[in-house]
Amino acid sequence: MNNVFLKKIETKKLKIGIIGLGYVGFPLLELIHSKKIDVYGFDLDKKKVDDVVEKGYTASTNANEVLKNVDCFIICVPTPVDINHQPDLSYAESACETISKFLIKNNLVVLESTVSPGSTEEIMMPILEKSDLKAGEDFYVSHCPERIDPGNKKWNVSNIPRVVGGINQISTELAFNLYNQIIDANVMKLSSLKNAEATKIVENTFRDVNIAFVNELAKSFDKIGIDIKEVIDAASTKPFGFMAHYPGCGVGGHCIAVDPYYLIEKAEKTGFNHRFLKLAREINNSMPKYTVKKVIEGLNDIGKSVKNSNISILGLSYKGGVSDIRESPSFIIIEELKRLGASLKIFDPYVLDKSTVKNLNEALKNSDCVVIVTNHQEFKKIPVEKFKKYLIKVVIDGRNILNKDKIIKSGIIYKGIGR
Ligand code: SAJ
Repeated sequence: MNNVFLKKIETKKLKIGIIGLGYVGFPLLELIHSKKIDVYGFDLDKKKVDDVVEKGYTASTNANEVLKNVDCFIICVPTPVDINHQPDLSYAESACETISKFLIKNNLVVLESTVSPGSTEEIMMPILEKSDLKAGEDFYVSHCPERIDPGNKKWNVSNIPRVVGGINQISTELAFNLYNQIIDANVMKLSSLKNAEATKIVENTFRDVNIAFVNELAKSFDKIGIDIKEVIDAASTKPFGFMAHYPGCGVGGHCIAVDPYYLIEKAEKTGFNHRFLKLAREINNSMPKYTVKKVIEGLNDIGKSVKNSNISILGLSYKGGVSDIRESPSFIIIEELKRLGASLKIFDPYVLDKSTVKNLNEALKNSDCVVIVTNHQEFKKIPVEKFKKYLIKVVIDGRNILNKDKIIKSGIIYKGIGR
């Protein structure tokens, strides 16, 4: 395939513009730069741009400075859902509006942001064609879903395998060749762009339904008196046909808690009702209130009510080791406990600006009850002696990360999620 764009890839004469410099776009920009390919960053957020520039890369909030004459645009902007769980593509649409002003013949546009199947062709492309260029003929469009796992020490943008799908054969080929130049992992070509969009949604919906499975088990095992953590660990000894997921006080983050709604909404438009996916979301969304129920029961066991109790909330971010609070269950738990009249001390070492105390000891002082919401390493290591020292009477382990038996033996009420 004799193609201007392909030649530029092969001779490393390519100029790439990254739109969106968050936890997806910035690592990608760094990786492309490390491959000695010309790369420019664009973001509307001046702080993000300043951070990138400070690290020695070229970025700007002014598209004219960085997106003129690039050969390839890679869109890495957020695609959240709104309060009604409806997909919000405004950032991606705005990125396409910007790109349409700079698009020239033979350009490639790649969307990495997660969208529901069909969105790139139905929503993004018409905006890109405001450039009076025809998608698939004058310029090329592909989807290469991002797979960044924030905080993961092993898997990163350079070694995570990827999939690509274009609106036509040449678009797929160009994106395939591009990512083969950029990443040090396998790139799989798909037969359509829609299949590439669906791949990412399936990956994360798979995770959501499996978490819902163990969350429902946790509720059932609480009644039967089975320790779900031990049972899942035991089931994990089976070397095939089982994949461990763990119950908890809720499913947060902008991937697992969000992506299923994309598929639910898209399917609804075709008249299909994803009852199973909706049920999984319902179960996962019920876990913060289930955790509050545990707090009520734990305090009742020592003759207290939530009202006027002093409760320590440990964790605000949606998962351990990150500072991201999006869709975090902690805020639902906090709101509910406040509504019930508790006085709260809130501590998250990764989110100090939203913590009401600045360290763990402060958080535990004069508390009746401790609620573990985030599985930060620091909380996993809390010795029972510390709970005893601060006269904690009830521990609600929202992530099942503490040593249940040791806590119970010390005379403290312990309630986990399914244990
Ligand atoms: N969670 C559970 N039980 C589990 C796993 C997670 O309750 O067994 C909760 C977490 O506490 C958190 C939420 O679900 O609140 C999401 O956790 P996550 O580990 O899935 O982390 P994310 O949201 O950062 O998911 C990312 C995803 N990566 C991408 O979308 C590119 C996901 O596909 C990965 O599988 C996941 O990281 C991962 O494996 O760590």
